[in-house]
This record gives sequence, structure tokens and C-alpha cells, in this order.
Amino acid sequence: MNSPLAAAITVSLVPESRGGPFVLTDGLESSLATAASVGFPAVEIFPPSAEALDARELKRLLGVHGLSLAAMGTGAGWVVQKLRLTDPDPAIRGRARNFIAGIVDFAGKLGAPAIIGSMQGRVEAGVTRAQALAWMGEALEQLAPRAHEYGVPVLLEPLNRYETNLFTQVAETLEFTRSLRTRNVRLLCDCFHMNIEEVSIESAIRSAGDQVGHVHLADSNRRAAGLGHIPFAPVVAALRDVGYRGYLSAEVLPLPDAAAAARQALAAVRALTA
Ligand code: LER
Ligand code: MN
Repeated sequence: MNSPLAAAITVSLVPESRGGPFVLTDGLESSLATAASVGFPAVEIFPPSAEALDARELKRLLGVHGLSLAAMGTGAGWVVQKLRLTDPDPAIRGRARNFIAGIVDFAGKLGAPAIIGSMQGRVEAGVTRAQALAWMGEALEQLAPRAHEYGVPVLLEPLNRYETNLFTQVAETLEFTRSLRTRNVRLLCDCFHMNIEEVSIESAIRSAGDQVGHVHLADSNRRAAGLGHIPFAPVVAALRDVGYRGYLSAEVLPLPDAAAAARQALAAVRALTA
């Protein structure tokens, strides 16, 4: 979090994520060039795995284009490898944890946090909610101190009900994070999910206060802010009121096309933060 309310844009390097909310999907080099030419100061990267990335090359490209790394997603562990932290199989839970640890280390060295969204999994049939929460707790008690060594948090993202039944709302997610020993988990507030699950997006942000660690600025239809019907001015006012000084990251669909979505996402952040 290096500047107050800066824009970021999503870059996916995972072919299997096509159709998902990622704007730039043309490979690392081309995507970073596009992000910079549109005017973004930062990118959020969704990699296949930590091992699939070349740290030197990524650092070089970020430097060439004057971009920061806002955050790094871990969802490919689920999308590609079907790993999740609440899988009933302990071997899969262990692999999920290792997968995320790799991204915590990789992103941490670049000063960026890792995101746990779809890797939270769900409360499966035959598993109690208490058990799923205990598995999440065990994982986060390891991953969050690991991220702390790099001076970054781990980001836990409530998702909408069609993607998980574990963390769908800010209140229950906060109750869980406050129950942990580690103080290094922050919430990722994704306005698309919040528009489905929260009574009020801005009230949820106010209730999270200083626990807001990252924001996915996506509209009601998951297009760039301004292309749906969420009133964003009160959302940004709430973020300012809680002292949030991080990224407003466009994790949105590349519609009507990637270039137009990118331009709209940046214009929306500029208008909202002017
Ligand atoms: C998934 O819907 C999402 O919002 C991502 O940020 C989670 O990995
Ligand atoms: Mn999201």
C-alpha cells in the first residue's frame, strides 16, 4: 500500500481462467505494457503458481513500465489444481497451504500481499462449519506470520454465495479473523460480491474499519466501475473514513473489450478520488 487509493488492474497468466474477471490476459510482457500505457500505476497478477513465474523478469518488467505489484491471487490453485484449504483430504489441504505459501513468498519479496479467495473452498457435505473454520485457522496461523516477515498481510476475501458457503460476508469474516492469534490477516472487499451479500457495502466497510486490506472495485455486473449500478461515491467515502490507503483494483470482466474496460476502470478511480 504505497499510495492513497491508487488504481490497479488485473492480469491473468492462467489460460484456464478465461471468462473470469481479468482484464489483461495477453501474457506478462504485453499485459504490463498495456497497463502502463493506459496509465495504471499498479497491476494485480493471477499466476498459475509461484514456480511458473520468473521473479527477475517480473521485477524487470515492473521497473521498465514504472508499475507496482498491488497483490497476487492464489486462485489458480483451485482453478487448475483443485486445491483448497478446507478440502476434507488432509493431503489436499497440505498442498493448498504449500501452494499459497509459495505465492506469499514470491509476492512478499516484491512487497505485495497474497489473496485467499477461492482457495478458502467451502463447507463440504459431511464437514461441520466449525471443522472448516478450524482448518482455515490452522492454515492462516502459518501463512499470515509468513507474510508478516515481508511486511505484508494475507488477504482473506469473502465471496458471494454461488462461489462459497464459508466466508460470504464481512461480519462473519471479521469474527473469524478476530478469533485468530495472528493479527496479520486483512479483508479483501470485492464490491461485486458485497453487492450480492451485504445489506450495505459502505456500512460493511465501516464495520471492517482498519481491517480493510485491499479492494476489488467491480460493479454490480462485474464490469468496470461505472458500467453497472453500484453508487461508488459512498463506497469511496467509507474507505476514506476508515483510513484505507490501498489499491482500488479492477478485478472485472474485459467488457465490452479489454482496452475499453481498462480505460473505464482507470477513469472511474480518477473521478472517484479527484
Ligand atoms: C473470485 O470471485 C474473486 O473475487 C477472486 O478475487 C478470488 O480469488
Ligand atoms: Mn475478487
